[in-house]
Amino acid sequence: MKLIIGNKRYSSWSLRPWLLLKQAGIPFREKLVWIHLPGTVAEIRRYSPGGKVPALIDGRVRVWESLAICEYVAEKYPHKGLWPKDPVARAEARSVCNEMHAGFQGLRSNLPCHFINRYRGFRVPAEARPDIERIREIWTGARRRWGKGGPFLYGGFSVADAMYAPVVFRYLAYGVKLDPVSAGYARTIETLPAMREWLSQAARETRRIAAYERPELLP
Ligand SMILES: N[C@@H](CCC(=O)N[C@@H](CS)C(=O)NCC(=O)O)C(=O)O
Repeated sequence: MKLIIGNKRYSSWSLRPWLLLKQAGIPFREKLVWIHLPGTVAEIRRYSPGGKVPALIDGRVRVWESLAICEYVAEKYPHKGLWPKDPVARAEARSVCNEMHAGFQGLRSNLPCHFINRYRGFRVPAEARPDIERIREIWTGARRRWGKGGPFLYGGFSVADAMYAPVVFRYLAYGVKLDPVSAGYARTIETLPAMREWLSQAARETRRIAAYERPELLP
């Protein structure tokens, strides 16, 4: 399988299937396409009709859209248990994944994803606060009801953790204060060996996209 991704410094959508594949120990090759350049869409469209990353190529199969890729991987490797076993937990996990995929615009537009920078003095704008509150409810609720069997939202690592992983780095970048349960969960994600691998590769990237950088907030 080949996963087409964008810049590791910024591309939250790319991280999701990448992390899922890594956590599941599924071998794959990756092809990085630099996003936000004049030729980016044409280059991505060589692999994915949607013109956006991520995309997955598996022989004759092409899958695009992060959540569809995660679903494809979970279906192809059922023994990896990438969705919770319990049907009630699984239904909830699917719902919160769709909430992430389709929503949280206030958070996404006001706190652009940055995997490396750690800002100081950022005030969370009002439009982002309901999203942050809803994510707190999702994380603490899942951990309380389903998290007994492991450190992740539904116990063992699932598609839900892959979908919410980039939120952890938005919070770290912008210094969003978290309740103890959410902070513990964020730490679990941040310290995953696969996450460390992504972060060290992101730190070595030299390309910068001005729209995603906030130099005035750097210490
Ligand atoms: N809904 C899509 C969103 C994908 C997306 O927006 N990808 C961005 C990068 S994070 C992209 O490909 N941008 C192309 C560009 O900026 O040139 C998904 O879930 O995969």
